[in-house]
This record gives sequence, structure tokens and C-alpha cells, in this order.
Amino acid sequence: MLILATTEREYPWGTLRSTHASKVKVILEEKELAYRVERLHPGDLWKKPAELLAKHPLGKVPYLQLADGACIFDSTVINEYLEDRYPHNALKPNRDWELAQMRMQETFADEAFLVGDLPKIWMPYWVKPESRDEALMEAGRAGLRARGLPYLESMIAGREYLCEDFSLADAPYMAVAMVLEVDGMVLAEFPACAAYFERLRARPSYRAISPKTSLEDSTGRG
Ligand SMILES: N[C@@H](CCC(=O)N[C@@H](CS)C(=O)NCC(=O)O)C(=O)O
Repeated sequence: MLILATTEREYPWGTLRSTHASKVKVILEEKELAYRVERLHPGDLWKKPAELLAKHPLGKVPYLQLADGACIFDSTVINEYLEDRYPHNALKPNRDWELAQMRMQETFADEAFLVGDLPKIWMPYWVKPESRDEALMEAGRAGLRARGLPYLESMIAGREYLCEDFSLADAPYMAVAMVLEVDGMVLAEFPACAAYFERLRARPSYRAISPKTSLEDSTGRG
């Protein structure tokens, strides 16, 4: 059984999850693989205890523990591993140029959204409303409006997914769709992005990361 190490917590405003680990969770779901979730205490990501560093040398999530106990870290590396190891329900194009496009799109999503502006919006949701840094959250939204969303709008307008079919490039945007579902950020200036996020939320795999899905209902599959 594959074990996905992540951070997930229930709050009155929804079940919150690590964005990078959500990227992996949707691929485990898309490939209908048997896995279970191991939930780390969110504070461990800052304290970095020795047990965590032994599994992920940077003390981050996600990492994926294989049946023999070996661990793979980094969401992009894990998803490429899953695609290579379990090629059914293919999630990457097979021509060089399309593959490069897919990787560029995934890299952009990771850098502009997941490690760029999204944490400024997402991190404050892990504390009580009265303790949130609203100015930081607004800076995150402004950052998305200035960089991530205009580029995504130009890439996704007139298309269903970033490559011909749903692919690894769409996985980080499943996590973006999750964050923006909780935040409710208005996307009127970016109609193609808004429609794309709705399309992603309609995929069955989204249920495993949806803020509406309880912890009890999202422990893995099979
Ligand atoms: N490049 C890594 C980034 C992972 C990452 O930054 N994860 C966050 C949680 S979403 C984390 O563990 N943060 C703690 C830290 O940066 O030390 C990946 O794609 O897996």
C-alpha cells in the first residue's frame, strides 16, 4: 500500500490540506491506486523533527512511502514516478514538444501559485479568523491577479485542460481550485480560469481534496 504523508485539518470553514500533497492525492485518485493518508501535525513542518527529516531531507510534505518502506519526496517527482510506474489512465502526452509544454505549465503553476502567491492566502486560514493577516491575504490575491491568473487565462482560454487531455499539468490547479473554493476570491476578470477551476472541481478526484470532504471521508482508497 502506498502511504501519502500530508497535513490536513478540519475547521468550521472547511477541511484544509497541504496544496503540494493535494497535487499528489488527486493523481493517486485519477489512477485509482490503493493508498492511505498519513497526517502529520502542521507544526512539524516548522519544527522539522528528526523522524520527518529521515523521510524528507527538507522536512516538507508531501512524501510518498512505497510498500518496501522507501520514500520519494517532492510532488512533481512523485507524480512523474506514479505516471511511469502505473501507466494506466495516462496523464502525460507522449510527444517531446507536448511533454515540454506540460512540464512548463506545471512549473509555472508551482512557482507562481503554490509557492508564489497562494500561501499568503492559504496559511491564514489555518488560524482563527481574528488572528488572520488580512493585508497579507489581499497581497496574495493581488499577486495572483498580476501574474498567475493572466498567464493561466491566456493558456486555458478555449481549451478544456492545459494539454489535450487532463494531465499532470492540471494537478497543481486542482489545489488552486481547492484554495479558491475556501477563499471565494472573485474571478470576474478571469472567466476562462473560473470555468477551468469549476471543471476541475467537477472531477471525481477532487472529492479527496475538497474542503467539503471530512477527514474521516478522505483517508485514502482501496
Ligand atoms: N517542491 C516541494 C514543495 C513542498 C512544500 O513546500 N510543501 C509545504 C506544504 S504545502 C511544506 O512542507 N512547507 C514547509 C516548508 O517549506 O518548510 C513539492 O513540490 O513537494
